[in-house]
Amino acid sequence: MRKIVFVTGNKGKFREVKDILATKGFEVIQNTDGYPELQEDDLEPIAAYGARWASDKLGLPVMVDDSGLFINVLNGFPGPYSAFVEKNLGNPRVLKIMEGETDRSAVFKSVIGYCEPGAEPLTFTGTVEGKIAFEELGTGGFGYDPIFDYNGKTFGELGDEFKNTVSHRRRALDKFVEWLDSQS
Ligand code: ITT
Repeated sequence: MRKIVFVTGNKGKFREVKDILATKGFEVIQNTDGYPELQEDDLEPIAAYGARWASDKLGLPVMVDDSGLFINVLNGFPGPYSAFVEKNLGNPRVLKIMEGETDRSAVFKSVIGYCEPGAEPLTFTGTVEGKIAFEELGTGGFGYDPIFDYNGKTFGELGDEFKNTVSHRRRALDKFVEWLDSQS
């Protein structure tokens, strides 16, 4: 098994990344030291900066995952502020903001940042399209999963095993592993 250090404090992300990368022959080790998160409109510079910062601090190759939910009718909100909104408002308040909206389309995005000490950081982006549900449904996944409707069922209802075959995180990790494989 190849080993990789994943800097994250988010248990849901760690569980998914561990499960997805296990199928590709990687053992994922969680590091919870954290990293400074830039205020940017896009997730790529946040992930790149975090990966470089953590890699230089730990003296190891590391990966990070900066992710978020982008709701089209809200001009991409909460986007890069997804963690703040989840913590301070939560799914019920997001549903309240969406009351009366007919365009419920949304995109989940995950950006994997990877960096080796002293090197330039790389980013790998994955997205999945869905709709904001009218109520919270299901107990699977984490965060916004109970309100993210993918073809008629929420990620909360569909559960980790299915989610991990189509998710934004899976798509970003596929690109990351393809790159890692091309290096060896
Ligand atoms: P780390 O930075 O420590 O990794 P975080 O929770 O602060 O953890 P982010 O800054 O990337 O992570 O914020 C992303 C937010 O979006 C956070 O509230 C997540 O719970 C949520 N989120 C990310 N991916 C998700 C997914 O697959 N399903 C549901 N919610 C998700």
